[in-house]
Amino acid sequence: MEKTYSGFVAIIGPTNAGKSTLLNQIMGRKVSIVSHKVQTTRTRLRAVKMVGDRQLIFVDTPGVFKPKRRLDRAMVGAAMDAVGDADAILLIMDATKGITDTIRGLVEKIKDRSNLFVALNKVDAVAKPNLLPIVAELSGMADWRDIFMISALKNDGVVGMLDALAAVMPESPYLFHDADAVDVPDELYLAELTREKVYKYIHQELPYHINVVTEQVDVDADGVLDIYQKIVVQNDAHKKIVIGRGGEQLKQIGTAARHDIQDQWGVNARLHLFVRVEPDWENKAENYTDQGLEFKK
Ligand SMILES: Nc1nc2c(ncn2[C@@H]2O[C@H](COP(=O)(O)OP(=O)(O)OP(=O)(O)O)[C@@H](O)[C@H]2O)c(=O)[nH]1
Ligand SMILES: [Mg+2]
Repeated sequence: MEKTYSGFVAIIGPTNAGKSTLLNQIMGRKVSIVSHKVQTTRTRLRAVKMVGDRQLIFVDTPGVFKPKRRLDRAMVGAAMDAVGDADAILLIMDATKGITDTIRGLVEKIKDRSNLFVALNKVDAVAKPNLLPIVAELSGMADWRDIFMISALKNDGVVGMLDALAAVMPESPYLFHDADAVDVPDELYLAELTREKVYKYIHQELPYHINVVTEQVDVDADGVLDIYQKIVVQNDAHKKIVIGRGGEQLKQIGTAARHDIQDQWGVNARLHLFVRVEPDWENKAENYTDQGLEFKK
């Protein structure tokens, strides 16, 4: 029998470093939402990529930051759990920010593990000479198998990095049967696409305080999807912002999300968005399990 290789690669790093952008680039399509705001990814998301005959199961994680609230703790917890199961750890850092305290803290946590990789991302936005001191300092911090310089956005250096990761995958039967699968439930993925648009169009701080839930999906006789979602906010002021004057804001979010859903899935859809005030949503267990997070007391 031919040997097969399959294993997990945990993508970890500070929030906004470009982890989800990288995963989308690797998969060649959007599997994880991206925004210019921090703390975009909330849940752990796995995506399967074949590199030749080697199977890599990438785990995108919420960015690591100093957890202040319950949702924060659940997100950072999900990221660190992913590290525990991984065959390789890929630390993504933002080259424009250099080596921050968050990076130092993370390296401290993982440095005794084997198959450690670090990627300096966003090198498209940094002058080359500025990268050298970062690489020099990183080299002394842990026993990296490789230090990559990449641009996830421009797909620069990503292919070479995949080969290096594939080379350390353990011998194992394929752990996933679908070569190109993503294990996120449809309802959650649909909700994520809408949350992404809220992050895109609303510029106040409140996006972090919202939640999107897909409540129902129906298919009519013509195959058109009717998708019902609620956008959960903490108070009336937030609700006003999300809806906007004359409903314009909500309409903009809904239209963009609907287009995205149609593009991603190749379907026709109607998206019905409702804004609900639930002051306490961050303290309710079901809002965590829905997003694949553990509710920590
Ligand atoms: N210039 C540049 N920008 C990038 C690159 N990769 C990601 N970005 C931008 O960085 C921002 C954050 O990207 P994300 O992929 O959402 O970052 P993340 O690490 O997943 O963030 P969290 O989910 O919050 O932890 C977005 O505005 C991206 O477009 C890159 O290679 N170059
Ligand atoms: Mg992310």
